[in-house]
Amino acid sequence: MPTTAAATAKAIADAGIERVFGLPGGEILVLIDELRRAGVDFVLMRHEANAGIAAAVYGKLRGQPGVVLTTLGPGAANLMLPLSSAYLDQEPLLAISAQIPTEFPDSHTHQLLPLREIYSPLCRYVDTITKQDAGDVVRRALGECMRRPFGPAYLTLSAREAVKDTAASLVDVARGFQPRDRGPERAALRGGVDNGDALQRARELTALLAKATRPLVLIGLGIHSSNAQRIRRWVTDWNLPVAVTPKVKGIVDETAGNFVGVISGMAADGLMCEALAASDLLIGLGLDPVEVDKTWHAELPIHWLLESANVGGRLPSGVALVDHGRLLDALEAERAPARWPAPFQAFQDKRRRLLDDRTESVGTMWPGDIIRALSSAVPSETIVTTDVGSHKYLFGQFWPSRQPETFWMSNGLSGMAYGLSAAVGAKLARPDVPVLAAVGDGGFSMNAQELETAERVGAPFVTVVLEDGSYSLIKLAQEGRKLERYRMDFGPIDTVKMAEACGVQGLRTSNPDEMASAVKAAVERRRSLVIGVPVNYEDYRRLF
Ligand SMILES: Cc1ncc(C[n+]2csc(CCOP(=O)(O)OP(=O)(O)O)c2C)c(N)n1
Repeated sequence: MPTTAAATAKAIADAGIERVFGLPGGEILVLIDELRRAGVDFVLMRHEANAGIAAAVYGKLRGQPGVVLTTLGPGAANLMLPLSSAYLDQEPLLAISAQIPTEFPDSHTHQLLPLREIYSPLCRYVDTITKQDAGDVVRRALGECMRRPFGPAYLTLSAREAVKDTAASLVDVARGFQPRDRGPERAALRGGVDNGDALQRARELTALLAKATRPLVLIGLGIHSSNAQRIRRWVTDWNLPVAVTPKVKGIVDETAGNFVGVISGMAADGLMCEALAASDLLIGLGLDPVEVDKTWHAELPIHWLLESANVGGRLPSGVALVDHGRLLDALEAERAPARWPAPFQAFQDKRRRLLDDRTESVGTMWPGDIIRALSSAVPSETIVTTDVGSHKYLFGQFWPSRQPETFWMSNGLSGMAYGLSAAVGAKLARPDVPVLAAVGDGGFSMNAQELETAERVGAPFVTVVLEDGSYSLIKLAQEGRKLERYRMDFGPIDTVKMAEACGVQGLRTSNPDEMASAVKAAVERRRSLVIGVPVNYEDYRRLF
């Protein structure tokens, strides 16, 4: 008879999950050991929140749930950020933590938190693993994470329950369950979509497009990356103007002539909002307003094409789901009903010129030069992660993404301390692809210690820290509201020394050519590198 911990580990291993991220406590030692025996690596990190973020990105890139494991009480409490992130950013994440055994006396309150109650509103499945049902509960939780929109599930396992014998044999526990992302078609079918409808919906859209002079396709978090080629063929063959939200950057080639820009609160958002208002047909292909910090999605008419509900199970009123794959196939069989000769050219030109509108700040690097130097130094398959702040607005709008799943930021939750942890998960999921993390000096100081994790687990990547000695995005907001300048600046922490303290080479430069050649060399040698780049926060004003 396997123990409950052994059955839990086996269910995770049988699901094809090769790594679990976390930070230990005595109460999960047995489960960590059973995971080891089952061939599942435990990626030891330095904060549970970072472990959860890394796990979710690792999982989503592998088309399966990420798994994060923590102790009870404080370790479990630190899961609020990654579970919130998985909920709002549609990332499949299973969190498992220890809990006080139910058989403990009522008087035992040490480290006792109402964890199930705390995480129930965020998670689509919350349960307790027991010796009776360990395998089934784990399988169910993993499956729920992969139901679209992807999201989190949460399980507890007490240290006492972990060592109890289950009723099942390990053979019974293993059912060959693979909670893999099988693509949108099946997801749509599971949601009860009438797929015969796709042809009809394609005809309706074609008729609308026939009358439109300034159509704009808005692609959002609800599309599936497996439809990238179909989407590219459609917008290219029909020469349709297209904009994306940051979470799906790279789904279309952002260097192509029909790319209008990135919508949803990045740099140049005023310009993007003007472009949206100038359109006479907005097509919301998988558009999830969870990424939008303004309300245009409710004020402008949008022709919604969704194949699953948006975050929180929400749907714009009256919208019926449609399978994107079938819809795009049906559109491909049609001819473009009209021609749209670059109706957004003026906006595109203005957007491009913003990066050239440089200031002559001394000793700092113009943000446009950071983008140009880095994008010239890394290949197009490079995965870029950002943290949250002014630098996210910069990279979100101007990083020229060319391939799907190559850009990762927290934009539903917009939580700081995402970028570096996401880079750890991304590099472990795609070891052959270069990874570049762009973070602010505020966010960097929240989790720079994970650089040591990255070195230890063999996940080298390049980190660029944009140094302005402040929480610059909030400082700009303070100034914008004409409030007194107050408490937005912090003292310097030496980025280079911080990197070196974690065993990583560091460099500080305000010269774009020096930065580009250092990044190129690090990528070629597959080495980690941290570059501190001084920036003038006032430069961002010209871009936002
Ligand atoms: C966890 C968390 N805390 C606070 C915020 C609010 N916030 C958004 S951006 C920002 C400033 C970030 O500063 P930094 O990392 O230095 O980046 P910069 O804006 O300077 O590029 C803050 C405090 C947040 N989004 N997430």
